[in-house]
Amino acid sequence: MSTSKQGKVFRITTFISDLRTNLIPPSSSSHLENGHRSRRLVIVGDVHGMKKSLEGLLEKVGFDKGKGDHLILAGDITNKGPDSPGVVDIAIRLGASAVRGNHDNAVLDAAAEIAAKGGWDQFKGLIETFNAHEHSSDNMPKDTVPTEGSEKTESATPNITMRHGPTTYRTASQLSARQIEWLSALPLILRIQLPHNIPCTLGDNIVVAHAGLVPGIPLEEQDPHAVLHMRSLARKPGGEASLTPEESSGEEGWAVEWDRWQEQLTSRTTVVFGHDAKRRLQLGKYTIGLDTACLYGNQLSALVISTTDVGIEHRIISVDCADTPVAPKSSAKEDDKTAVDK
Ligand SMILES: [Mn+2]
Repeated sequence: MSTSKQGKVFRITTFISDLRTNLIPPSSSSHLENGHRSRRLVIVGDVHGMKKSLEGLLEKVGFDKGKGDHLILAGDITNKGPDSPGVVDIAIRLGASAVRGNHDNAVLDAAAEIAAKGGWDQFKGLIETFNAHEHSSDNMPKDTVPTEGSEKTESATPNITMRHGPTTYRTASQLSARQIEWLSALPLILRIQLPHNIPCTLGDNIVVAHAGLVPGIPLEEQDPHAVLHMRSLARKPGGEASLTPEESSGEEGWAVEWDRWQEQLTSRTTVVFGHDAKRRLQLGKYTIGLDTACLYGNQLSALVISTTDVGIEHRIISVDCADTPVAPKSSAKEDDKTAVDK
């Protein structure tokens, strides 16, 4: 199952990254100079450019890089919200780790397209022409404009196809070269090996992936498109073994199947993910879903992992959205209908 489905995944520089050992909570709390408040992992769900909410969450967590706290972003760091450059700047300043989300992927793709077409000033004109045309014809598909030979021949129709929604292009244009470079270097999967000689209900490893993973398939062989987009699993009729990742919500999330699979293993892996704002906080046995729909005005959430006297502990800390939210249906739909970033 290594063939990528529909939808392009922007050039991947690192598929799987391993978190540096010196950032992982230690095997004993006596190694900590300041009790359990030091050297924590703080994994945050879909920020989407909601900078004030991220700042508020870090404040509530008491995040302190000086004490060894390490920030990890679970993807969809950028796009749709008010300040994607600001959020990327926070991540860079704090030396955060992160994985790529489908929206980050779309922003990277859009940035490359803008650069290839002569920069934002030129590209902006293209978008404006496209939008003006789109609004004047309701019968058109949302993300394509007919080329020559279409039955609707309109002389004003520009011969272009928009791969993304206007919001995605705008976000791409707002990011600096350095911010784009940081975003493009993010892995699709971040692996965290937990200390083994200490009690921990999360298993031996944590894996951070934006949307999800298919049970039974090695990390190296996961489909990149599915890692960025999946929400559920479909079971092929008659085939217990074959689970197909689906973007649709389905009756139950993929995480239910992952939990079942982990129960059968001796070495277990907890997946921390985002992407599923509809299901909000998901607390499975070996799956933790952190997209609590901050973008839509709900909450931004962090999984905080730390070493205490009794073992590796984890808890969820959330804050109410502190930014101007995006309307769940209208504008979300507009951007979600594009070819690459749905
Ligand atoms: Mn997403």
